[in-house]
Amino acid sequence: MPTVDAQPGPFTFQAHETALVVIDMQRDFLLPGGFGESLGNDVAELRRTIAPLTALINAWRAAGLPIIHTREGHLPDLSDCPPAKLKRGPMIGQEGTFGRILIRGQYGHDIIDELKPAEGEPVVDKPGKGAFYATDLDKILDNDGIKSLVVTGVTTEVCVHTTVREANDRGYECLVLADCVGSYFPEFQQVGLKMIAAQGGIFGWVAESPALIAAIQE
Ligand code: TIU
Repeated sequence: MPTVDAQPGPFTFQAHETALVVIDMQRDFLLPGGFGESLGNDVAELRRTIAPLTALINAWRAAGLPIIHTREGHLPDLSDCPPAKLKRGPMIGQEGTFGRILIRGQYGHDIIDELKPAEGEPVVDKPGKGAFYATDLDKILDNDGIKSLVVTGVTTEVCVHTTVREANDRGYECLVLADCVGSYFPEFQQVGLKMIAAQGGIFGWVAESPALIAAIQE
């Protein structure tokens, strides 16, 4: 079985039972001039994930392993957006540089060109931060016999963390790739990764993508 050098210890997995999950690599979060940047964030902190993720996705596809993409966003009438979320995110649904912010079907809501999903790869639209809440993700994984997840994307302490916690509670073993997850806040990136592997891997494992790519190519 492939094994990756990771924190807090080696991560061993069955390749055909492992899905790569790419969280919310959307234009609204990553493009200069977009929503994320308009909130005062430095998108470079997220954009450094694009090159390693591209290499990982290419290797994962070449190995014939499953990839699932997610997008955070809402219906045009915002009927799936809790008023409490809207209250603290009043820009949701407003017109931004790339269309209505975090609204399904808008240019900014979609995944960046560099990481465009391939034909047949599921794209899970989620109204919340976690990829399991109010989505079909658990069913998709169960139908595919998936037991482990490689979790990547943005942002480390928000949608990645929430998804890893949801997955861990559902019994999936999660490997988070430090170079393929990004936060607008360097200190959250650092501590967010530490929290996953702490206490003997309380939520999962943390490794670097080259080690995983080498493991699936062996
Ligand atoms: N995808 C995701 O993490 N959504 C967020 O709102 N992240 C923030 O860091 N704000």
